Amino acid sequence: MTKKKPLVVVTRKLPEAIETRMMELFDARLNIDDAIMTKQELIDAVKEADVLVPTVTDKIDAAVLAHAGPNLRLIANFGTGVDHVDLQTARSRGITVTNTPDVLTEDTADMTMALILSVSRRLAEGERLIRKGDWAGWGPTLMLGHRIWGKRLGIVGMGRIGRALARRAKGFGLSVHYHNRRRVHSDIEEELDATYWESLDQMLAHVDVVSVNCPHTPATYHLLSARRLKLMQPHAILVNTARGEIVDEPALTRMLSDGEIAGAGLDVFEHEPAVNPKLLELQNAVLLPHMGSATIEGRVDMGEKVLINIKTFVDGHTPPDRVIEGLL
Ligand code: 8YV
Repeated sequence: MTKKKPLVVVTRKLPEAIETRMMELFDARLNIDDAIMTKQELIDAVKEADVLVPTVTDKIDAAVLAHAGPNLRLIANFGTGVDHVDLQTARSRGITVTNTPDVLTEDTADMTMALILSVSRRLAEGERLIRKGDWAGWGPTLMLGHRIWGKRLGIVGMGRIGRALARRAKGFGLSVHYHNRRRVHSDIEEELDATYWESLDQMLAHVDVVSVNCPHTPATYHLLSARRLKLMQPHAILVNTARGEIVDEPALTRMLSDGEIAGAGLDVFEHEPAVNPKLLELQNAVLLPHMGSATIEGRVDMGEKVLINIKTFVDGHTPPDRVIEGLL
């Protein structure tokens, strides 16, 4: 007799190779149309599924988890950040949660560096100028930005992505400063020539570029509050490739508009996919649609991680990327 395969509900369209493997290994329910599931559809999914594979666009909150059926034992998130999953409720309902760390580190660090360059050197503005047909030719004072070589970068959150960014930044001649809950090992500080600031407030006041690279948790919600943003120097810029909720977006928008902060590069927003309409009007903001980890290679690697996490879990082992273990 063949063993019944676990029912795995995948909430979004994934790379084809991953979907095929998902079908081979499990009783997989795919979302070929890629329509974002409604709350009711998520509720129906958790009622039935053995495993749910959500993404950042699915809010798996207590209200959804309240309907979880007895079979649901694993939420294998496609993505590293798990702030859209109510971890406490999942744990108390005996549901283990896994994620996909490491494989999107380098891509996200690349995108962060790209935003730093883009804002400092006005790449998006220059592109718009040409496309609008407004370029009248080279001029000695045309499109002047700021040199990044020799400037100071303050990294908020020195985890995997923060460190990958620091390595790149060093190559671009930026000096690395960081704030983290815990100071990193001295070997890493040495490798990165990194200066640790125990006080985030003090670091913000002393750097030219601020990059947000910490996870969104209740403790980091609006970590860059209006008060803290005001500590930044008026010539400084801010980039965020982590989560919109970490920055007070209305305050940032006001300050960008009033020239209290020179520029911002944002890949994430507080209420995605909604973007503050005032931000859209600002020339000194480079705005991207949450594409920090959007490479084909990265997405396939993320999918592989999801497959491995599910397979090890259903085979009775500890999945490699366990964020929390369900208590029963
Ligand atoms: C992912 C991300 O694309 O992994 C994360 O935490 O922010 C993104 O880069 C997205 O979360 C996929 O769910």
